[in-house]
Amino acid sequence: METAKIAQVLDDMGTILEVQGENPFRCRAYHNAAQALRGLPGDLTEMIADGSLAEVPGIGETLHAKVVQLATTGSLPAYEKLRAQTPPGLLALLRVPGVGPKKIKALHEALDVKSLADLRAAGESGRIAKVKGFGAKTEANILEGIGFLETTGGRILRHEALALVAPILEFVRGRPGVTRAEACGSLRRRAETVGDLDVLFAADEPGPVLDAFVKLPQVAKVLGHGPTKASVLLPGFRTDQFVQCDLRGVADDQFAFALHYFTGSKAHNIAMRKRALARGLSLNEYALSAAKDGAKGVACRDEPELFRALDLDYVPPELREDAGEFDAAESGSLPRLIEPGDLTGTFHCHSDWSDGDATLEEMAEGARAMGLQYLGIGDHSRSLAMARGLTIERVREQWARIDALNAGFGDDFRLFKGTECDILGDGSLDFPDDVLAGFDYVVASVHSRFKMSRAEMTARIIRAIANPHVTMLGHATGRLLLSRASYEVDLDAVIDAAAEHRTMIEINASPYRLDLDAVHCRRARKKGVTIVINPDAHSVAGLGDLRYGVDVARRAWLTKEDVFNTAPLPQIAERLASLREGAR
Ligand code: DGT
Ligand code: CA
Ligand code: CA
Ligand code: ZN
Repeated sequence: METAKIAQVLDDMGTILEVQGENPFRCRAYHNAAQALRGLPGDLTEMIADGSLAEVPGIGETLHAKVVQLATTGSLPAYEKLRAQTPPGLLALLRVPGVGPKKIKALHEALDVKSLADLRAAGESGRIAKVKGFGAKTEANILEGIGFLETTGGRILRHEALALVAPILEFVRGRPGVTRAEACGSLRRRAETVGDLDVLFAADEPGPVLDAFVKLPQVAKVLGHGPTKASVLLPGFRTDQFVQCDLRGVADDQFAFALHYFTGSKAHNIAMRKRALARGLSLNEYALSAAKDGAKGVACRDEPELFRALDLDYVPPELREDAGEFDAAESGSLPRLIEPGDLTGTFHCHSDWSDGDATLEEMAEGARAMGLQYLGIGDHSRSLAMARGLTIERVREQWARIDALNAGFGDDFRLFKGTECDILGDGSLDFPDDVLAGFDYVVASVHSRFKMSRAEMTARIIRAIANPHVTMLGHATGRLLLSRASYEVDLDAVIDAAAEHRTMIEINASPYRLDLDAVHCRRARKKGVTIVINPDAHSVAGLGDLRYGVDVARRAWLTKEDVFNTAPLPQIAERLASLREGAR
């Protein structure tokens, strides 16, 4: 079991014990051990093997044994037992603001509250107020907390977060006395989705900026407003959805530290702080100061100076997940991350021949206007009637049309003939081999029968990957962010098959998909799979989504060289032709 999962198990155990009324010191021990695991200086398996885990402060003898058991067997009977004693909805109550384990215990005992629905019903019927130690005010707070959770509990997509934060940044930067301002948090790390917005600014006097901020017309509710920080709700993108935005002001000489701290991730911050301590320094959101008397703090004007003070190269925000960035930054081996300008063209775009909005000419023109040298048209295949999939007849007509357009383009631009070919239920493709052989490239995607077993789905996709006509796998998991989970599939097996058959895997750059995700993308690249960034554009504007695919690639540590569509047109044409040749 992974270290992070083990830490979560220990946290859950501590919480369940609290709800059960166990001695607080015993409960605390679980949370402390979880925290210690998250900040482990080395690899857990190695530390178990060489005995050094036993020396880690915060993990006592009994918990040490539990950690070893979880790490080696992946399960723990004591945990299973605790879970079995706990109603499934009970831990979810912890997400209600103002409700902790003690309150849960009391309400569970007095009113048999087992879930959010129970909690709400108890509150609405006035029963919470009558429980000893609660009262009408607490009841009202709990009800408000439930409402809050329901409307703000949802995360938002990256492009939505960018749209919300842009006017706020502009506003803050324009305030008198503000020297700098940045969006931090998961947004700055280019995460796929964002829980809340964290905005930081530097000014000698933050007060007036915060006062003006809470009065912005888009602010739906002020959650808090102090001398250095204000929290508000902004209207989100779904019915009754609100997004929290925290604005913090610091002095300009604190900005680098605060920017780093509020950018996170939390795991990265913990490792960074530990690194500072190892150098006799103490790092927090305001300063890098001396941990001991007699030592000297370090002033840092910006983040690169902060990293340098800890003997590290500058770590870009998208790599700050405590996933190897410290070793790489220490040894000068951080990747030079791909940038949007590195893309020379793209594949997997739809035109009005299937379910796109724009004509082939318009798509080509849009791509050229973005400075791209080529565009791959990948309209849907015949089975996907809903998306006006092309029949073989129509495919041949489209080829002729593309040939005609290419004849008019000169050497500096080209449309490639492609298809987003359905992977049928049995893993065969929606066009026969002789038709597939006529395309410049083939994207193979799953669009139907999502409910297969994991084994069936894995075999289905691998069969498509193994087809020599398939150039790249489209949206590998079928997920729609925040609305549809991935189908069941063994992605590691899919990645291995792609490596074996030299089939590329796309990063589908649509901000609703971002599929493959960064973690698997990084893994795929390590296994030698070539990655291609495709916008799955259904309009000219959709081509702009490429930037979100680049964000994923950066979080996956990819350089320009790791991504297929960064080579100049002549090389791309050559690569595609030789792949075609190999398939015949
Ligand atoms: P989100 O909002 O869920 O998409 O994710 P973040 O990463 O933006 O998280 P958020 O908004 O809770 O906090 C922003 C940053 O502040 C986070 O990335 C790291 C830092 N931070 C927050 N809480 C803690 C903490 O307890 N310890 C440490 N070391 N850092 C924290
Ligand atoms: Ca955040
Ligand atoms: Ca926050
Ligand atoms: Zn598709």
